[in-house]
Amino acid sequence: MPAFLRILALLVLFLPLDKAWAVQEDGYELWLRYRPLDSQAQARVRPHAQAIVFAGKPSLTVQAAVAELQRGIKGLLGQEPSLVQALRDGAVVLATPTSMPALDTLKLPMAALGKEGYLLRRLQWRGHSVTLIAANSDVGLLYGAFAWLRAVNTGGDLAALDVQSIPKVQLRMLNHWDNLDRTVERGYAGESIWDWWALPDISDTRYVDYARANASLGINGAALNNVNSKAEVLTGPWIAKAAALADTLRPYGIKVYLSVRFSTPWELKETVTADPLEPAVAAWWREKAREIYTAIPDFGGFLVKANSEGQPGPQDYGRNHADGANMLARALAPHGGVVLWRAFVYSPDNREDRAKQAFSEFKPLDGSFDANVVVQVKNGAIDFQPREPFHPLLGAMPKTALALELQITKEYLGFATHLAYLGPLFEEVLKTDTRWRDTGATVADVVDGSLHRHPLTAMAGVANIGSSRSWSGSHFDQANWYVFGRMAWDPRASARALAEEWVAQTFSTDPKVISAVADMMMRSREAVVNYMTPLGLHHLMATGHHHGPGPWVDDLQRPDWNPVYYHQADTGGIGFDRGPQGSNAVAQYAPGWQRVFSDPHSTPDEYLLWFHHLPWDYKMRSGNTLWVELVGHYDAGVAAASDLHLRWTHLKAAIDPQRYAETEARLRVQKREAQWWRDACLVYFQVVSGQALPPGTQAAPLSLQQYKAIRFPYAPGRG
Ligand code: BDP
Repeated sequence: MPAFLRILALLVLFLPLDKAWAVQEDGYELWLRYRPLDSQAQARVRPHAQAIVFAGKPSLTVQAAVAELQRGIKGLLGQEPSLVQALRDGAVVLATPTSMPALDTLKLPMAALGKEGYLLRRLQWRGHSVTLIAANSDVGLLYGAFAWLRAVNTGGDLAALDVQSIPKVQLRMLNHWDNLDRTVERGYAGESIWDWWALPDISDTRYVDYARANASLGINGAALNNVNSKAEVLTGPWIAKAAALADTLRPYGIKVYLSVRFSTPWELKETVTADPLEPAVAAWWREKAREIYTAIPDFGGFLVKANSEGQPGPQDYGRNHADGANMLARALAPHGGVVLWRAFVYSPDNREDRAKQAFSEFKPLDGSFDANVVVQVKNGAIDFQPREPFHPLLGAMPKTALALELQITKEYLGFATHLAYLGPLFEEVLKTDTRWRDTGATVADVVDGSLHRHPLTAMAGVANIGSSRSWSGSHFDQANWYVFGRMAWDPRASARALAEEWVAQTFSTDPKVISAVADMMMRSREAVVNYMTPLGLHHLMATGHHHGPGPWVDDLQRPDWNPVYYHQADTGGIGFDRGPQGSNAVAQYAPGWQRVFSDPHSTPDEYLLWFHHLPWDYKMRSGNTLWVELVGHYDAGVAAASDLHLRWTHLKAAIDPQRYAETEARLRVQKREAQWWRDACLVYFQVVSGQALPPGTQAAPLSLQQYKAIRFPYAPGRG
């Protein structure tokens, strides 16, 4: 057949398929797509979406809520509802006690909603049947509007609607690790979304869409720049840029924060030292705070990485973390700002097990931080690994406000290429009982302040957002932003339920598709753990960029930057002994966990090599030797990655072509890279242990030397 005829035949073949997808989906709209519902669903929703009622003069926040409802209803039902002032049947009514004092007559539990909560209820009001979105503040109405749209999108029963939702955590923050030159440290989604060069005069509509997406989840704070900060960010021109962003984000309930460098006044040559106890330094920060609040009246505060990985800090002057944090906190306190002081510290001069250092430095300071300081603790004691036991500081500082820091960007879980839904990782840590109380004291109880009755609570996620069209570098990575935000609102939310909710809004409302995609998501993180670092292994990644395996790396300047420091594999065995005979990191946990983690027989398999160095022939619960078990986990990881790809191909007809293809390509790479991780790690462990692969196990195609030679000098995300 001539070439042109073949092309024509192909076109005819694919035409009907393409036609089925009315809209070309590129992921830009995130979970706020508002595609037309099917006719049955439209018929169900229409009676509840006849008009939008708001009495009085709407603030920018209420305007945003109304605009979102209009956009949503128009998209879902095909017709834009009118905006009216008086009650009418089938209307969605937005009401605060101020905008509609008559709300009082309905005797609703308004006080329980607090400042940001909302209530959605279908009711009769003055003879009209309406859907009420009630809140004590305009931002509560905005959250309620998004919640109502989510209910519509996910097939909620609008006729029986009765929801009351209050955020459990006060500061629900994204931490952008965005540099001033627009690169993003550990960013895999293009450049920073902040076009610093063009700011403050030139804005970008993306900022508004960013704000909408965050508000839809309840995220109310954004630290704009990298924790490895620069002094310049506190100079006039940069404060003006931050102020412009604050103006855009404000209507959506989002405050801006800045990451600050502790030595800023000294580096700008405006003081002769940065010693926190030096009055001139404290005065400089007070004046700086005044300058910032003049430009940004609702500025959130400072995020600080001090005396960590080469960053300056109070210890440079013989002071401690509390001295440093409190000095900054006192500058912000008159304006209502807070200091988020990171506990991610480990020192080049300290030979103590790196996993112990944060606890050793911070625990003795419990009770010495000012009321507007939050100590921000990563979920685990090393560094955002695919799996870590919970950080021993969580629950161990009763007199200090603690924030949980999670990493949404997947530095250690395959960048934006691999599918790894982080809901199960977040849920795992939040659900863990710290055992600091007989009746149970989960990490969620620490984070929401209920365990130690802390008034100030916070949860932070290191953002995975960039200038890429899909925002997060891949479609599935949007789910990690989503699940972080929803869990910051409710740390007890279920990862599975949130996955389903996300799929319904992002890909399809077909229950079969929802459950198939959510199944993939729920398996994905464990797959990554298995093909990268099973059984409690950690920090096996290659140098610098952290993509790909590097268990052999032993040449970095600091011992605790080398993977060999963490796995300690040799002919005798593998694993880091953190038990009483080893570094005794177990002693940092509550007694209930100390007992469990001290003995390899009671340590859960998933943390085994985190806490113990064991011989290769150690007998596992399964009856296998440790070596056979380890190989089995690596193989299971590869099989699971392959299965993810296969499952996706079965969904081809159900997913729009562009997002299907973009995802399929990534899953194909993941399958290949899972194999690479498994092969490279097992080849290396074979060489150092002298163990042979169990019979029937596939040998790696390359030699250790060949795996070692694989390099990526230009991998993204190094900032
Ligand atoms: C590590 C990252 C590094 C960050 C550091 C941090 O590799 O880029 O600066 O965490 O959290 O995981 O400060």
